[in-house]
Amino acid sequence: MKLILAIIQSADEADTVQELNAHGFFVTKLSTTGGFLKAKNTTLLIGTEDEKVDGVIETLRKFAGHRMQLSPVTGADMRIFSHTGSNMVEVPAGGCVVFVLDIDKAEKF
Ligand code: 2BA
Repeated sequence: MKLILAIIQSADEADTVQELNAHGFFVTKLSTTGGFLKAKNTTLLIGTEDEKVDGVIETLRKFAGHRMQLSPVTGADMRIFSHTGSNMVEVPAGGCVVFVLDIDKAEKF
């Protein structure tokens, strides 16, 4: 048995948890804050069997990992990006820090 601790961007929480639940994983969400930047983030606790850990990490990578995503350009930024002919621009998103812990015993009462 393992406990996966995953610190993700709060914006990625809904899709990530929905996907994990859809695949039968139990998830606890904690509202957390980064100690360095003091920005809100979300920590997921996922208890699962050893052989399922890689699947969880793949889901975390897909739904919460670093990636580029399209975002609408607004306000003053529109002047900068007007030459592209699009009101959408690619911006960095996501980011996930994962710890996998050995669990000696897990019970539910
Ligand atoms: P990341 O390394 O991607 O970490 C993102 C968040 O994940 C962190 O938020 C923290 O909440 C958690 N985290 C990361 N590594 C951890 C660990 N070993 N133990 C416990 N929690 C951990 P922040 O602390 O606000 O950090 C935001 C970003 O600032 C970090 O991104 C990293 O790029 C940078 N950073 C953090 N601490 C730093 C330090 N002491 N010196 C230089 N850069 C730092």
